[in-house]
Amino acid sequence: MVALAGRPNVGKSTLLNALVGTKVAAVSDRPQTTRRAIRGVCTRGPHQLVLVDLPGLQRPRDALTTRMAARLRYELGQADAVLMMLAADERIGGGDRFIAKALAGGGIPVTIALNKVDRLKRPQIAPALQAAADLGVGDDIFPISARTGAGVDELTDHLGTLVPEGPFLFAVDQHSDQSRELLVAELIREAAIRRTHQELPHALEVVVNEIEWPRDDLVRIRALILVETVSQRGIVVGAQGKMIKAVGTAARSELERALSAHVHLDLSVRTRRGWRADEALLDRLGIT
Ligand SMILES: Nc1nc2c(ncn2[C@@H]2O[C@H](COP(=O)(O)OP(=O)(O)OP(=O)(O)O)[C@@H](O)[C@H]2O)c(=O)[nH]1
Ligand SMILES: [Mg+2]
Repeated sequence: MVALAGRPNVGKSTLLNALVGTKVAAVSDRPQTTRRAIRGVCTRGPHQLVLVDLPGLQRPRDALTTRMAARLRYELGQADAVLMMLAADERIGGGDRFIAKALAGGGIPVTIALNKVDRLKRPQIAPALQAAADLGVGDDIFPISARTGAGVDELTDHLGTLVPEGPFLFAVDQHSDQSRELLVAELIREAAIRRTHQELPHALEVVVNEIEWPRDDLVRIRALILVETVSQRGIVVGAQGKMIKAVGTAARSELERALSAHVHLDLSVRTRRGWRADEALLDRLGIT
């Protein structure tokens, strides 16, 4: 079990998807995209890495973020190794140092991945690696690009040497521990937050109400997009329903790829004030 730690937006979920070989976690350029600890499975020859994608560390503000922070602590305690990710195109800051400090005392081996090196020019890489080393945590540092795949094989081989010997925890063809409902919700949420702006990502959730297979190659999905205010609802629906249509089209093509079937997607948008404080709903969303 390898936990992925790091500030929001450094590319943890992107790396998870790359290692698993299929999309299991939502990715976006908005910070705090990840809400649940999703386990992605990467089985290669004699090694099986179970990568735990974690929310970027943040200060808890409500029931949602309190659960996310508690999950982060729990998962770090369970892991055999931690991969701390940094973004090479950003300065190392207080957030990174805070995480590094928390990991340093944990007694779990820490490896650093300096991600997004595709955004650097060659002469910039050595100083960025030095800055990562100066964090004082992590025995090894790997420059990688989760987007292009550069350096990812070397990193995976290294992580394979850190995990204990034992039976595989997952079947070799299993990609993640998510239920189908949660995977579907994650893919719809990604499509929605990628197309909406500013604060909306934090206020938006997806609840899958129904998944039905009338035939082997056809699936009907009914899902609700939750937002907190009437004006947010207006943004997600868009003028003449254009936005929700675009979200539906994008989500449908991701879902068809993931489920290998035609998808009929019935999406509606509902205002539900204060859903982030609704403990029962958070349970149902798998944010535990
Ligand atoms: N250029 C470049 N962009 C990347 C790379 N890896 C990730 N990104 C982009 O960085 C943004 C954030 O990626 P995520 O994978 O969602 O980041 P995260 O660390 O999971 O973020 P949270 O879930 O919010 O904590 C997305 O726009 C990605 O496409 C990379 O290697 N190179
Ligand atoms: Mg993420």
